[in-house]
Amino acid sequence: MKDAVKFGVIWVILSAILEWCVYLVRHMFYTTATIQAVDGQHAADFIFYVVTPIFAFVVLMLIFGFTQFRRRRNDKGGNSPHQFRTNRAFVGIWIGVSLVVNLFLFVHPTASAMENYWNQSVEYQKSPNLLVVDVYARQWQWMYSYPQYGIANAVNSAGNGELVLPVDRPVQFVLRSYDFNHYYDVEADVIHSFWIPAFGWKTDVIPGETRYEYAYPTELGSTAENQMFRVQCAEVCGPGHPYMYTGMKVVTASQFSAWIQKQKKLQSSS
Ligand SMILES: [Cu+2]
Repeated sequence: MKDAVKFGVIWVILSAILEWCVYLVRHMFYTTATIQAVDGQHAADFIFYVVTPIFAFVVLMLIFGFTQFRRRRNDKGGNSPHQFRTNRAFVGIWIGVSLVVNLFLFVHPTASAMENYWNQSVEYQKSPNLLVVDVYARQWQWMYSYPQYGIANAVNSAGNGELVLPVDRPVQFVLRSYDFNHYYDVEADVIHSFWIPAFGWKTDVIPGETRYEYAYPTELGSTAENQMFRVQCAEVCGPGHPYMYTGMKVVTASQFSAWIQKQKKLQSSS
């Protein structure tokens, strides 16, 4: 009983210290530039807070076993505590708590966040302000078209594909894997994955399928300043896979319309 109380006290203190550490470092490794990314961040935070005491419990059990119940230097045997193969109450509680924690995390934040994301995408589709970007993936290139502005294959000054988005405006990405250079079947490409780290999601892009992804950028940024702002293929798609990325920018509304005008000029001159 004394051991159990001692264990309980150390567990509570250790859990509190670790929770504090999680609180301190939880936002150090991510850039969250959209509403969706922030929601994902909150889901990850919540799971970390719930699992931290469980992690502390398991690690402490190990340490406690090694240090408290080891054989002492002058122990000739015969002094060991009562040995038992199993503790049915403990096993029962352990399985019960595990089930409850897992089911709970499935409902919240997993299912609740997905429902939230779904509701956001329905709301964005109704918005007259929705920006549509057609994204084509092929081995090994990303291409961006803006059908609402009559811009096909937007490029930067170096002639490379570039994604430019206005801040505070919902975006619908229409994702296709498609090879316009393939002479008998343009759908003969492979699976890619559209990933913008700062946007908090990624989606597989499948030949023959059209998929949709939604974002609401809330922060300005560019690849030049922060590598979390980039489009990166996240599905191994051949030898060019690691290089299948493009730069991107989230800019103000006026910068965006200036960029659109520049792209229109480029299109008419080519
Ligand atoms: Cu790829």
